[in-house]
Amino acid sequence: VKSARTARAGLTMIEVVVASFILTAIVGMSSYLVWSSSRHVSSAEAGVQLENTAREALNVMVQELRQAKKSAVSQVITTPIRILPPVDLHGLPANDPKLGNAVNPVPEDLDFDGVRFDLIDPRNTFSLDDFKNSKERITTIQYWWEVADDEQKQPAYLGTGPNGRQPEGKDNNHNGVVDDGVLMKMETTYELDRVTVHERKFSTVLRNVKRLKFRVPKATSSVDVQAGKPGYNSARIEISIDLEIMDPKQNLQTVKDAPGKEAFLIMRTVAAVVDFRN
Ligand SMILES: [Ca+2]
Ligand SMILES: [Ca+2]
Repeated sequence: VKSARTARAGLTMIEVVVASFILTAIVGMSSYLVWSSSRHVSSAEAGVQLENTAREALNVMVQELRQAKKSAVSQVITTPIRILPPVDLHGLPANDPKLGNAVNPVPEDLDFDGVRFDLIDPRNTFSLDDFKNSKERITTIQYWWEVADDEQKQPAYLGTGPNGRQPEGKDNNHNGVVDDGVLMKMETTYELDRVTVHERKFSTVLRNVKRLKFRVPKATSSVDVQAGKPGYNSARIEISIDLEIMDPKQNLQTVKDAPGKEAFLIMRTVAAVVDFRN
């Protein structure tokens, strides 16, 4: 009688414990799978987002450079740039060192991190008379790289780089990336005399920029071409932007700026080659 009653009761205490243990294990494993895959996705998404943002900025730069003539493109030595207030940036002439030192013609086969070029201003009416008399308005565009303001060598603004900022191999802002920088842009429009500044604008185009590189390749000689090398006439400019962020999946607050420290980084490079208008 007793054994029949036990059978009707269905589950013993041990069976219940085992069943709930198995259930807990299954739920635990499946939640871990969902959790880890979502972390993986967020890491991949961060990389895609980093690259997309950079590509947008690069595309604008490419479109502008496509309209520029090679003779109107200069390398910019960026170290003397000082565009922080209280300087009257709008009163400064184009050749003031506080806006960078332009080197024209641009040196070939040299890597540089600042560029300046002239474009025809969109305010022009494109009348034939204006064109004949060289009265078209021009816009000067300049791009350069500088260290992020919270990433510079201390004491601040006393270094050797643009705006007194200097990279020094340390992660000063504790975002996991050593000497992260920004891509800066200056746009100057002039009056008809091409000297008086109509408007001058500064903007930060892109963050998380580790390196910005421009290069105008030297023309290949006929000997090179005969040797099977591609025939470049040098009327082109190569642009590449290196980006770096800390992998959000890892969530580490240490970086490789000291022995024994490490960080997991997401790195991307976007690049383009632009043929100048002739
Ligand atoms: Ca940093
Ligand atoms: Ca630094």
